[in-house]
Amino acid sequence: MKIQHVHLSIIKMPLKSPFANALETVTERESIILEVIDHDGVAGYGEVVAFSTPWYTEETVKTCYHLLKDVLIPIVLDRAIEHPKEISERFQAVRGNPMAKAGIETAIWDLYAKRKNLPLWKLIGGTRESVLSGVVVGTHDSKSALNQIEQFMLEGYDRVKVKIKPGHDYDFLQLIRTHYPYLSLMADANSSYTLNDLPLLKSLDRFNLLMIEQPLAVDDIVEHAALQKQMQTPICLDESIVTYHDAESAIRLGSMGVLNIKIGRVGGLWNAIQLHNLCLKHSIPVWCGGMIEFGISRAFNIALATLEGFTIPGDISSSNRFWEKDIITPEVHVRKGKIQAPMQAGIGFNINKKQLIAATIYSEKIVK
Ligand code: OSB
Ligand code: MG
Repeated sequence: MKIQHVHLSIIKMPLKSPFANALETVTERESIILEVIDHDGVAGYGEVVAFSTPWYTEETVKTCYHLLKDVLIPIVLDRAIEHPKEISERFQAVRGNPMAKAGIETAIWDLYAKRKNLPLWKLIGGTRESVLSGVVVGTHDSKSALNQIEQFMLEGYDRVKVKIKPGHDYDFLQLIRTHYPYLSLMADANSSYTLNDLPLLKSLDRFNLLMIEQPLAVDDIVEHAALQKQMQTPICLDESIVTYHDAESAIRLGSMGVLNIKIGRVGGLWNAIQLHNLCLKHSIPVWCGGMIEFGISRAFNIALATLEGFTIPGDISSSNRFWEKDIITPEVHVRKGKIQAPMQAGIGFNINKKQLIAATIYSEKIVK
């Protein structure tokens, strides 16, 4: 296939309610939506999951826009593509910028699967017809957190993640455990602790958490290994694992019992699949992370999570977790802790053009 042109659209939408974590409170979401069109007029869609500011990782909507327009799209338009896996190979010539890379690479996967007339999840060898889903509480206020958990359980979620940070950890988790002793519960610290907090972190073992996510520094694997030796609760890495090499090192050192895989953080679907394969080989369970994303990215997460190694429910919630109206149709819907994998070709969801246009604040067509 030969890509003829790419449409970049910057979209912006308010969240239904603010989403707070150790680093930032997100109230509205900007993203870049990509539409790639090939020589036969077939379209594929991708979504960039970087935020407006670099609070989670270094990339932003603006750095991704620049990389896509001036560096990555020219590489894609340069010559024909036999298989989407070639894209991550071509992109090895460009350092870093995984979220920008993932945006265009995923769009090409959608296009390729549509050309093959196969649902993307089947094309990549997915074995689950429904994926395990979970939801994240987006508040540090104890009372609203309990209300959110109650509401999520009514909506059919059965795995909940909460955000913790120093001063908002032990008592918060104890309160939740008092109300929900058997809830499948995990905590994400977004790198807000250091090894000086060892006594506190060890004390969290008594809450029977599924795992604790990224307790220590964003770029650390050494101290996480030291911490894991002292804690029963499995440590899950998120921010620390960007490349395949990062994961190999973390496995060698024993820094993680679990890996959170985000397609954007690791530079695309092909890289995400390779990380999954590596973890499967080493018996490290994986789950699919979330980025407060719109439906296109959510659809890729569903496809990824159909792979065999995704044995833990991911942060893949319903479209209505964050949005009044998503940009895909039908919207993503969780039932009894699961999401049905779609049967349509490609990502398996249609673009809600009306909603996409309504959310667009800037768009541009990139040709060779
Ligand atoms: O650390 O996993 C994270 C959201 C934005 C950026 C980073 C993270 C998150 C989440 C929730 O925890 C994601 C979601 O439900 O979409
Ligand atoms: Mg995280």
